[in-house]
Amino acid sequence: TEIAPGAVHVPDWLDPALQHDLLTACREWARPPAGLREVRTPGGGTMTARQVCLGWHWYPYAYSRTTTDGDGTPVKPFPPWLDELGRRAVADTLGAPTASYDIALINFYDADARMGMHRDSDEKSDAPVVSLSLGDTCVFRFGNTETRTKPYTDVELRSGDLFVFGGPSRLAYHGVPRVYEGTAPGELGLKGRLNVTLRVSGF
Ligand code: MD5
Ligand code: FE
Repeated sequence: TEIAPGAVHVPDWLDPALQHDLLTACREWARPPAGLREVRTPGGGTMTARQVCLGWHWYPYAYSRTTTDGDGTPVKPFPPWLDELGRRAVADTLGAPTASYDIALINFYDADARMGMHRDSDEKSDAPVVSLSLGDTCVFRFGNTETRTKPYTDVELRSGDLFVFGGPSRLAYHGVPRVYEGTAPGELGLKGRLNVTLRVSGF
């Protein structure tokens, strides 16, 4: 379904076997060093979604390719199979991708976690962002490019869903106002929600 120009939602794009494999990989990436961690915002707050970065760091609140971040941890490698998955996602939705996916941001939401309305403008490439959801269902709020407020469209994202943000939607405001506890498919064995975003750094 095209939610807006360049913004395409594909329910159930990841089959159960691929969801399971992606979750296994996330559990591996979540381990220290540079594993799942809390991110502090410029205003001095702490994000309620915890994060893992692949191929870059987002700490202290600025992306960097350097081999260590503010707490001295190494950058985790971005595996080639994630590039292939990202390119397949774009090919299935918007058409032929141009660049290779080289960085990822993985967000873990427990039942109380949220993500406020923001834009993703740290990448230097305008290639589409590929979003893959695992576990609990959430409300994803897709907004506009001008303001953090209305008009916006609320979409439920479930385990296995793909969302691709390209073209004019690449710089739209968006957020996650709500996670529905206990809605993950039982056979997945995940308590909470994971979102894997694949990106082209342009660096
Ligand atoms: C999430 N993550 O569900 C979302 C999915 C993030 C983030 O927002 O920054 O880690 S990615 C949603 C996204 C990316 C790029 C553009 C747009 C949405 N958009 O135009 O709506 O954890
Ligand atoms: Fe974002």
